[in-house]
Amino acid sequence: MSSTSARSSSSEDLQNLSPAEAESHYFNSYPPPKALKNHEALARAFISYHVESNRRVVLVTSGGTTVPLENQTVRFIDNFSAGTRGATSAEYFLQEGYAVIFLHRQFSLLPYSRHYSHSTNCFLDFMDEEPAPSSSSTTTGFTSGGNGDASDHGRIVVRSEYQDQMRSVLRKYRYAKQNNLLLLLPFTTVTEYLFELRSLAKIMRPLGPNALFYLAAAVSDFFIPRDRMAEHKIQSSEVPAGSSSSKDASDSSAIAESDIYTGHNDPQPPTHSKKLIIDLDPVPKFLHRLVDGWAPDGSMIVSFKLETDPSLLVNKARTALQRYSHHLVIGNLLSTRKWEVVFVTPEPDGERWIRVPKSKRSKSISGVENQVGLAEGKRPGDVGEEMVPTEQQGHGQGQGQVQTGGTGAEPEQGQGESENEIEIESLIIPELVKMHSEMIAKAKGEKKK
Ligand code: 9Z3
Repeated sequence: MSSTSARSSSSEDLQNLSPAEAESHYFNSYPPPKALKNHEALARAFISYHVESNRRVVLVTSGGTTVPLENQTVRFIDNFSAGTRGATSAEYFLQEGYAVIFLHRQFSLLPYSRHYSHSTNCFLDFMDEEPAPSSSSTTTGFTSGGNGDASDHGRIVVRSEYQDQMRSVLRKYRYAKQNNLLLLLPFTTVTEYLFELRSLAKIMRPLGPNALFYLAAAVSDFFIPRDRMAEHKIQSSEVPAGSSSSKDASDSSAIAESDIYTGHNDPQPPTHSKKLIIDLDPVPKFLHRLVDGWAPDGSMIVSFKLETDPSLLVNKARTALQRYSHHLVIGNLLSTRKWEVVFVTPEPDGERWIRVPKSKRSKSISGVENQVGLAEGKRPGDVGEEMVPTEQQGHGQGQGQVQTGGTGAEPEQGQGESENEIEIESLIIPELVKMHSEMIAKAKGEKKK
């Protein structure tokens, strides 16, 4: 690692770079991700296929990004995002006729399979084994894997209570696949994410106004620049003198047990142990470059702003919109993100809340229902009572859609969810589609002039 003074002067220098200079500095510091060439080829084919049929294409980014602490990465910093927003939104975009490029954190939730994946919706809980056919009956179709007697093997089936739901999800999934409407591209680190975003945006240029960017991934704000990153696993205790570090990494017997710092219960770290202090730089903000350089002319760009403090949300969303001059910031609070979001647009009164009515809200272990409405009522310096929304309050256009059943989209229910629940993405996406249609119409009008 370089010294602190060298570090601070270099990060100051970086702050003075123009967005284009910052871009080349960042991207020239890293080798491109190994999968990038392949992803670019897939994206090119996908885009030209949909340009041909004049279909709209949305790039949905989803899930968290990691920040490695070592170049040969053993440890990394991560965030909470499972990719629910992105995966759910992708389904509603497909339902609206869009083709979707789903740029997602590897192993995070995916459109459609999200209903049957991870620990909350483990696919095995949806399955059953039918009673075994009697030993005299034929075993055709009751596969034994080809070895021995299958007479005690029942057929594996979807449990009867999940048949309708799974049929509906399966049909939509197969439709998307068969019609080449969904391209899944994974990333892991924040750098991989940024490389992919830049490439995809440029490849999307032939789409013009038919392109939409929906940036729901939870992108790390801080990282370790490559020139300060340790190559090998950071050691938690002194490497004994006289041995090579790589050999000693596996030779912990050379260190007395009492010298190893084991955690927070130790009154004082023993002298040989090392405290790990992580010194992170801000990740360069590339939304500027997306808006002004990479993205197709006339395309629509939607970013998300996540906060935990209700008093900050709307102002921070507005600041982001003003800074990057794109089209929409969707603000959400960590604790209420499944039930409410705010659309912040450039118009003077451009703040619109979309809420799922109380009776239709999904259960959420991490959510805090009594915080719904707080970010609408509160600004720094505001005084007065906290707003407690009722079903009639502040739903904007969203409420109408809830009452009429929206676009006919029956949100899919995962295991244990009530039939009555709706997903907030079923309200967000139709609103965005309307805004995108208006932008496309305007772009066409301007072209005619
Ligand atoms: C969001 O705000 C998403 O809605 C969530 C979705 C990450 C909260 P889940 O995956 O969560 O459904 O559990 N995404 C964007 C967050 C973000 O990193 N925004 C940046 C910022 O706030 C700007 S691009 O500065």
